[in-house]
Amino acid sequence: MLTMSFDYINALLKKPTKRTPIWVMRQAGRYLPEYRATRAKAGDFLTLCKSPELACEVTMQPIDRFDLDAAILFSDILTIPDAMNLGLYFSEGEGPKFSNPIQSLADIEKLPTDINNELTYVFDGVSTIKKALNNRVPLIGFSGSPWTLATYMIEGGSSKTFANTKKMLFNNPDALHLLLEKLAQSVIAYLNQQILSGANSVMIFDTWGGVLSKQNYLDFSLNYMAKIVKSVKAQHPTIPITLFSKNGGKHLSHIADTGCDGIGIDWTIELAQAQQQVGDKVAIQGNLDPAVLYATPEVIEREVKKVLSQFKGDTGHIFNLGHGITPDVDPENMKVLVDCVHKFSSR
Ligand code: 1CP
Repeated sequence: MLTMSFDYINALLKKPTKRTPIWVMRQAGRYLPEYRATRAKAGDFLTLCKSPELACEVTMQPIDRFDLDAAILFSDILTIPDAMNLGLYFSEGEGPKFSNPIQSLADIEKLPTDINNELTYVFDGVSTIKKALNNRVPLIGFSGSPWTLATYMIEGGSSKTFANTKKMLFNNPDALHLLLEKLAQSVIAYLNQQILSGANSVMIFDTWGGVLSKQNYLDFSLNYMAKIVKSVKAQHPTIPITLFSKNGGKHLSHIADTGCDGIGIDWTIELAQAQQQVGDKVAIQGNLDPAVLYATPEVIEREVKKVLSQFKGDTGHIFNLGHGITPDVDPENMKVLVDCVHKFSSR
């Protein structure tokens, strides 16, 4: 339980805030020299994720450097398929890969769902970070959405076309639904345990929800996120939940109907339009184009003011980028961003 009042949590619950809170997706990452040093010390990315002490160290790095309003657990969405025995590895410069991708209904039927025992390093990471934070800022836990996890599991890694996943969607929808249902059950147990370990809010990353048609988005992505929201809320009614479907700007009213507290949006829709779709049902997180951080401090200031002015009302906005910060950003520009958001939203 939080004993202090935090702008990040208050904004999600649409309570008054001193200023617009900000955190940044991938705030602990390769743009920070201290992250690169810890990652080198760990040897590789997965070892970093699987060491609670090192995961804590990199989670704290952006908190120590910038005036951020929340920390996010350092981990990855692919911990779940890894725990399901798909053989996750990261090949340098190529991103994530699985040595045993899903190829058939039989592969799906044999997937274990009761996997929290394989994920204790994540829960230990959460409790280690909580101690290190000592209530400075709240801690966000997270998971991938079932749909987004399924794309990596079926494609065997990143994809541009999602050909194999869509083949299954159109040719064998029952198999895909079974996979999504199993993932939803695992995600529910995973998020509940992150909360029991100390996470103050949780977020679901649906990075690839936006590649689906409307009806398929509702049936194969949102439907399963809605189940997760319902189940996690039943266990932990006071913990705010944020859903982020990249490129999901056309579906916001449906997302708001899941009972989530916050919706993440990318920069392809304006905050005011997003608010029109959801009314005051939910808070909105977003939505500066990450590429603005390549610009000069003057341009960053101008673009921050634009985003702040598009949001109508005094609370219910959590500032963020529309997607993760990129590895080649100058950390000084991140400082400009965080300080501008606070300065120009001070009430
Ligand atoms: O080389 C490195 O050091 C690894 C780069 C990296 C980092 C820093 C990866 C590999 N994952 C992460 C951390 C990470 N991933 C966090 C940490 C918390 C934070 O500071 O925000 C989070 C929340 C994620 C979530 C994640 N992983 C998503 C969803 C959000 C998003 O960015 O869209 C996805 C799709 C992944 C898969 C993944 N892991 C790593 C990479 C490079 C990718 C994307 C591959 C692709 O584009 O398909």
